[in-house]
Amino acid sequence: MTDSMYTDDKFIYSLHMEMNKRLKPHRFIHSAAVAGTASALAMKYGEDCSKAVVAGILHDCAKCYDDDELVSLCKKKDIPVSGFEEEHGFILHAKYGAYLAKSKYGIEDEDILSAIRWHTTGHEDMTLLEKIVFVADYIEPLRNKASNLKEVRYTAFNAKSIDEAVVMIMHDTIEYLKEKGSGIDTITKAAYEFYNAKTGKYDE
Ligand code: DGI
Ligand code: FE
Ligand code: FE
Repeated sequence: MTDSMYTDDKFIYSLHMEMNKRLKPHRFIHSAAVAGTASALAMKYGEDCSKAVVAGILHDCAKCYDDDELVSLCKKKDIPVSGFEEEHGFILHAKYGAYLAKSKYGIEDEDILSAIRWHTTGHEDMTLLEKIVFVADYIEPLRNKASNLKEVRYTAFNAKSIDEAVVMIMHDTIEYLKEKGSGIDTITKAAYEFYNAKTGKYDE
């Protein structure tokens, strides 16, 4: 299909209905909130708003599977699974979500697919749409648990560069994972180091 499908209200509606069927109510509402927040960030930073909506509504489309299911679904579809992902299957909802977005929901736009693919860990040198979805996922209005949420929200909409919000989220996520004693993927760590070096935000 063409780019114009992303601005077609019937198509956007159908994606919302699909996600409503597929996801638990709180996850569907979160996805719709990410779509709205991502589109607001797209307006601020000059990205395509309709692509932000599509990436936002679909970003957690594989969140309905448990860890083991995600590992076996990825293997079945020949999607590479790292040792870390095998141990932390939930992380694969991003990779498998991108696969579903393409194969099941007909998304061909590589920008949208990669924004879904990288929404959990981030990575070094992300595209603008990847950063927008990454930030929107963390700051959407229904989130309330993360530390420094007020500051991150302010920064996301007031900084000159979205990288300022990206590095804050990566920093706080790594702190949270350390506190919890959860393993940290080398991709998550490398992403933080890249954006910390770029912004000079934290001394370490
Ligand atoms: O799917 P959502 O809950 O909306 O958000 P998400 O896909 O960004 O997942 C957020 C969780 O992922 C959050 O608790 C931090 C976690 N996460 C991100 N990178 C890593 C990680 N967890 C582990 N164990 N290791 C990582 O590298
Ligand atoms: Fe997610
Ligand atoms: Fe999410």
